[in-house]
Amino acid sequence: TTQQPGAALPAAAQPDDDLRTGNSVEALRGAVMAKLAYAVGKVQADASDRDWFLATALAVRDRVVQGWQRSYHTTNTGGTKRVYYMSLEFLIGRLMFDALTNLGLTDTMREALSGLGVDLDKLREVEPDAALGNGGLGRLAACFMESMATLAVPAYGYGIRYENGLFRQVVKDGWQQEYPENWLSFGNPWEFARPEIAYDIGFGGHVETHQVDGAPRYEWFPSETVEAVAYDTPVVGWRGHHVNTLRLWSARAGDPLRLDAFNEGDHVGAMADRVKAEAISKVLYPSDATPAGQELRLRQEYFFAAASLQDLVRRHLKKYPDLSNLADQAAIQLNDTHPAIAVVELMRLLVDLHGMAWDDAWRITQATFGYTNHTLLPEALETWPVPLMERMLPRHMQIIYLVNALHLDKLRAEGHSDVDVMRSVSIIAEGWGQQRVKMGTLAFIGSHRINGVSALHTDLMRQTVFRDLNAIYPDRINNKTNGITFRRWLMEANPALTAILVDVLGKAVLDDPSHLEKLAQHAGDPALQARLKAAKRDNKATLGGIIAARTGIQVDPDAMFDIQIKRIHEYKRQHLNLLETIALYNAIRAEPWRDWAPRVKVFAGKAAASYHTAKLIIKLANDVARVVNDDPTVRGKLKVVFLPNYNVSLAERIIPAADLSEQISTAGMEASGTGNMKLALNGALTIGTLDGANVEIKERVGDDNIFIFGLTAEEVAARHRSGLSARETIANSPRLAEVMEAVSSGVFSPDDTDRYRDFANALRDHDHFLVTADFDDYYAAQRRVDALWRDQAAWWRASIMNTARVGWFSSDRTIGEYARDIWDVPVRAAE
Ligand code: B1H
Repeated sequence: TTQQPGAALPAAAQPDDDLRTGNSVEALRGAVMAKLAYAVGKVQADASDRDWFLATALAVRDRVVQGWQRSYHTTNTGGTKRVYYMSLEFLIGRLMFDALTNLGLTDTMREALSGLGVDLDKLREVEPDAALGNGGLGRLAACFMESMATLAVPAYGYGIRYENGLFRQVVKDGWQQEYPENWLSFGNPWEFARPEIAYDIGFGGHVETHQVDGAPRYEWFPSETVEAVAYDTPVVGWRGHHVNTLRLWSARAGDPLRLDAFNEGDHVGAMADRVKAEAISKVLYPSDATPAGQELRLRQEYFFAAASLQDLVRRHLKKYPDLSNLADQAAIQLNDTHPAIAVVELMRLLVDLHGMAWDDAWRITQATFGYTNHTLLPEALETWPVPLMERMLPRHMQIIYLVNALHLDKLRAEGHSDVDVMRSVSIIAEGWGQQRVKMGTLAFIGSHRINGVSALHTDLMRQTVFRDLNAIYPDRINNKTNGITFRRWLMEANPALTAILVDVLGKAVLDDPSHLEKLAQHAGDPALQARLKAAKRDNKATLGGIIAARTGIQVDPDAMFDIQIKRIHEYKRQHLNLLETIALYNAIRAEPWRDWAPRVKVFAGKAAASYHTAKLIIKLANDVARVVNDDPTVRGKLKVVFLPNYNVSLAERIIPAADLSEQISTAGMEASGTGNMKLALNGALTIGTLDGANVEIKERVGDDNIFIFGLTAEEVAARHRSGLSARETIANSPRLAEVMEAVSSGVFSPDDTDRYRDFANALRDHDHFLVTADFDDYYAAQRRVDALWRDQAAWWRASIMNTARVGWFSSDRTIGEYARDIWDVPVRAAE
């Protein structure tokens, strides 16, 4: 609409219709059209889906920014303590529906766009996933960011703006192939570049000592400097009440070009430093639960820790004269040990740069940091070689030695003398001819609170990795069982289920998941069961379409959808599931006339590119799928699917379509799991071991509504001590023996009969993950699953009990506990 200067505003431009801020259908439509024209630079007739997505996202972003500025103002004037969540991973996924849902604008926007002939649900698929994480740890960080915004905790997420997120998985001839994931190639409408917010980050060089007032002062002269540049993404919480910032650092060469070399004609050489500097934020290390241990990884860790600390120190000093009250104004949470070098960097800033006395600096550092441990797998505990640290971060290595010496001296003064204890609590590990820095010990010593991510995991932390530190500091370790954001994993992913819940329980369930409990009263209600079943069937049909499109496999939405979705890892035991699949296949073929519960087994997940066995397990899944799906005797009874390129967006499609949730890790090895919570919330029944948060899910949903099998963590430990052989176990189980022989001899790999020979022999000879030990019990549990499935009323009763009883696993609850017990910050009351 054109407007005469000075004319009264026409009705269409009244406040609620304001193109920048209005939330009516007309205002949203006008806003999207304006963005398409002036920000994307396209006319409607030429606009692609991607253009429409960008225009829509930018219009939504304006509405997020309003709340962002409000929150910024409140936090700045309030003198409130801020929380800094430091994580090398944020597995965000897509943001458009997250923002729309939390602003309550999804339906309005759908209507606004449909008036333009544009389908919002189609645009949804155009947005690339922000896959700046590997798996559970990174996704937890994303859920926490959303919950901190929801609870109005003034929080910043700090991380790295990787140009390439987690690789894209392609399955070719059944094998995983990795391709780069260039999520930024068409621009990122959610972020704000802040080129003016940039910090120098040093590497290498040497340290000089001089005397100041009779005391030594240390100064680090790095040989290399890289700039960290900020990119901010606003994170909006439920109902748009509060908006926080995710600040990701991108590396930029301090000196982009060596002019001397350039002028001498060495154009490539002139760029070399730049390439090395900018490599820091190029790619996410694709290792889940096992550290990469590469020099570039340590550069990433220090780069983002140092940038984040400079940023928060600068923020503090804008308001206060010095850093003596830092711990009252800032709580820093370390998401595993990946950012733990921050402990040392803060000491350096306080002591070397701000002249603080060592003891005061240490007190402040400890009071500021909290450390979350996410795994006990020995191969996953981060350590760095001392020579590498000395070369890359010489001053930090000195500080680590001093921290360690004072720490050990204090213990000796308190009467500790046992050599084994001293060895275990020392930050420096000796042995294998090389000293290493134990980042977990460093993080523990430098924090006032250390937490695990489920009750069992926290207990095992106390008994194993941190046994001696826990004996010395018994109050430091505490548990914070993980949670998930229900906005993404229920409301956005499963609108059909959400609508039923609102209908039965009232709108309040959207604000407070404890209302879900009332659903239990209706668990036996046939009408409710029928509604839920119809909604699930629709979700399964939608997933069936995706399966057909991506794999060519046809599945029946009336069959049980049996789902295992997670990173591929031996401890998660996808191969246990596959061996059971083969046993079931054999059983069906032997007695095809029996009343089998029809199943579709769905596997999805990525393997670390260098993890040979995990990649072989993917190949096995595809080999088993081919044989089973091509066999007419099991048609209609069993299908096997490996869905490629599992990511957050695919999870949002799979989880609402799941009937059975596979959580079958070797007990004691999965710290928590969070997919288990998402699947139970969406009405899937769990078949699982007593591991991680499965234990707490069982306690809540009740023994009748979950299928538990296998060795307990204690029994696993005893079994490992006993040295019992897997060969004996296999020999005692004819069913397992038959399956092992089939795999080993090439029944599923006729093109290469040796493909699984070593794999099978490794199970026979070592079986560290006790696949064979748990096999029979797992098979029996699966048959209990079949039996319950055949009684649909009983199945749906159990399904309803799952949804009803898992409200506690909301990440709002988890964040409330962190806020109270670790950060000492208030949270916004529930609606
Ligand atoms: C978890 C990791 C992890 N635990 C090292 N540890 C990494 C370790 O790149 N690295 O070096 C990356 C990731 N991730 C997971 O954290 C646990 O296995 C899950 O059980 C848990 O639910 C999740 C969140 O706490």
